[in-house]
Amino acid sequence: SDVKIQLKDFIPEKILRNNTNTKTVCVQGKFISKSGVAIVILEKNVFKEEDLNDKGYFSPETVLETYFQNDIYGNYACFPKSSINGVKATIIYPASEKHIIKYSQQEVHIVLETPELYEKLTLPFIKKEQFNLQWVYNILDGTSEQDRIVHDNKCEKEGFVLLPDLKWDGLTKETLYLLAIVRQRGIKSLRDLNESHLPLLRRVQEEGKKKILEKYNIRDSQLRIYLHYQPSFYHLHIHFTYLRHEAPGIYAEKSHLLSTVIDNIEMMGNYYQKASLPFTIREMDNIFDVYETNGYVQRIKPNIQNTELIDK
Ligand code: M7G
Repeated sequence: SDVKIQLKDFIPEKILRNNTNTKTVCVQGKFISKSGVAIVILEKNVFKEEDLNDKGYFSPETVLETYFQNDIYGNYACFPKSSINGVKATIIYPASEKHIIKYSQQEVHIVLETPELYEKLTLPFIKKEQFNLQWVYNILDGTSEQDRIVHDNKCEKEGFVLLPDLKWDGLTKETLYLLAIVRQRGIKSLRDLNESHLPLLRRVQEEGKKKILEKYNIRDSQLRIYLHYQPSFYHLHIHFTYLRHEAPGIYAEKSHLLSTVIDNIEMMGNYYQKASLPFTIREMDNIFDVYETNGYVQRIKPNIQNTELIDK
């Protein structure tokens, strides 16, 4: 039987990333008496507007400790009651080298991927090395996260599952983040999409919007619906986030709005097989080596040079 994972058993070894804007820290370590690497991601919770009252932050249970008081200005450490003062924890165990790289801070570059470069460099790389998709199949096959599913269209060709993303607690409207995972297997990414996928894409867009309005009372005019390129997971999925929420990964260099994708394909069926698509790669990614070896990108800080500098 499964032993419950507890953070008191976690031995931190290395801080992979510490983002003071998102107030998220990624720590690599081990669990006592377990082999294998673990990654723990801690994120300070956002403020829920429903907690801004006498039951929440302004309740008698909130403790203020004065840092200083100067004229009309006061500065305090504030300790709200524990039920609203939580930290969201995500644990990846056992974590692979690829996970460690994904959660590490590092130099980022943009490469412009022509269709030729996709065929020559990216595709062989994806085929050789990519994240395991087991978690996706567990959702589609009904073995994981079933109680979290918001919408399930079982059609094999145009069906999809809509559910809260790993990054979302599924409750806090302010940070709404859902994922639509298509049932069809074998569509790796945006690159594979053509006119034959239009009915599927339109269905995801329409049904996704409708369900989110019904369940969370957020209108489609307040939703950001998009795909990532490159994705981390090469099974087609579409991100739905609340427009007000600056969700991680909504950058211009990574996100493609679903409405634009549909529009482009409507105008030109093989648009995404013809287009040059920019994407970001980080220096620790193995695909970086592929593009570097072929002369398409240059490392900012070669690791070797760094050691040389220290030696001198
Ligand atoms: P992506 O565009 O492939 O990569 O999106 P990204 O991680 O660089 O954005 C994959 C999405 O799937 C991300 O938003 C993840 O947070 C989410 N995700 C990853 N896993 C392993 C899970 C999972 O097990 N369950 C759920 N619900 N979402 C996941």
